[in-house]
Amino acid sequence: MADDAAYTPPKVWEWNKENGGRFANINRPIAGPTHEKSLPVGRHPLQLYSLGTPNGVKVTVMLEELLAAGHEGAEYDAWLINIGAGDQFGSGFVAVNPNSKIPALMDRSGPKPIRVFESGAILLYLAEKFGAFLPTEPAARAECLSWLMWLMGAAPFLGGGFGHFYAYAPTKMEYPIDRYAMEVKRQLDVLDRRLAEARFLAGEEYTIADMATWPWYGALVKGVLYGAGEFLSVQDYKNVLRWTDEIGARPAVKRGRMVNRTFGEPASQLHERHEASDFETRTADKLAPAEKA
Ligand SMILES: N[C@@H](CCC(=O)N[C@@H](CS)C(=O)NCC(=O)O)C(=O)O
Repeated sequence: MADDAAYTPPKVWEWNKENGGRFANINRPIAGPTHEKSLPVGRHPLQLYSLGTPNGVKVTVMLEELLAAGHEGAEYDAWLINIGAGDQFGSGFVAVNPNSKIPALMDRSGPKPIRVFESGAILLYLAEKFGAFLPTEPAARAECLSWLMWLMGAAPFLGGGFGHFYAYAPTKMEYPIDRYAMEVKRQLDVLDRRLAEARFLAGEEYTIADMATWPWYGALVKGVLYGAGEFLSVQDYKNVLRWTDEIGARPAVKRGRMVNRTFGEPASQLHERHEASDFETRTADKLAPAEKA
């Protein structure tokens, strides 16, 4: 803990562009676009601009679930936003999401396009638009929205807190790793206790609360997030593991997690999704070299 204990903050913080860390090249203390770039528009009613990170997967799982449930109006084009290259700071993307983060959605099905940003807001928007995966009975609906908001508040402690300091910070520092490991284990215990009493987060029904939570905490208990499975003793969270496996077995979830994915097995990566048949014909293992993102 010597390094961070020795740091005395200056009177006024200044932007040190050379401060290192995995995302130093895209982190900025100011909002707004850095360059002019319009977004592509495909032929479907819904245009998604995203990347296959946990926040992106929430939405592609929802869209695939809607299509699997027969909602044809949920047909979508999923365009790849390369956040490492700064695509989120292009003028077209910032017009859809002033917060410059994936995922962002344009609904072009009506007379005027509607923009939606923040993954939780996108899930809720789609659930209301199609009347699906959001219970209508007041108690179950309240439970679903409570867990959805819980996830939106909790996940930044997992990603921006624990994941950042455990996996991405340029040096390993005991204080933040300890603080966020404690919080993430507490969150896992919150989920484990809930899933001991209910099949899904909102009760017996699979909802947008599960779709939001699975890409983060499901990946964590499977040991695939930040390589932190052993460190956090994830095998202890038996109910979260049972729920993770049940959701992971759903065909729509298997498809949703492939969309805009740029890592892992080439056969698991569908960089852009424009047609349902793309899952069979356009995964990274099948694309010609020139077509790969
Ligand atoms: N609260 C936002 C978080 C979105 C978010 O953090 N997206 C990350 C990728 S997972 C991103 O776009 N980062 C780019 C950047 O920070 O410049 C949501 O849930 O939509």
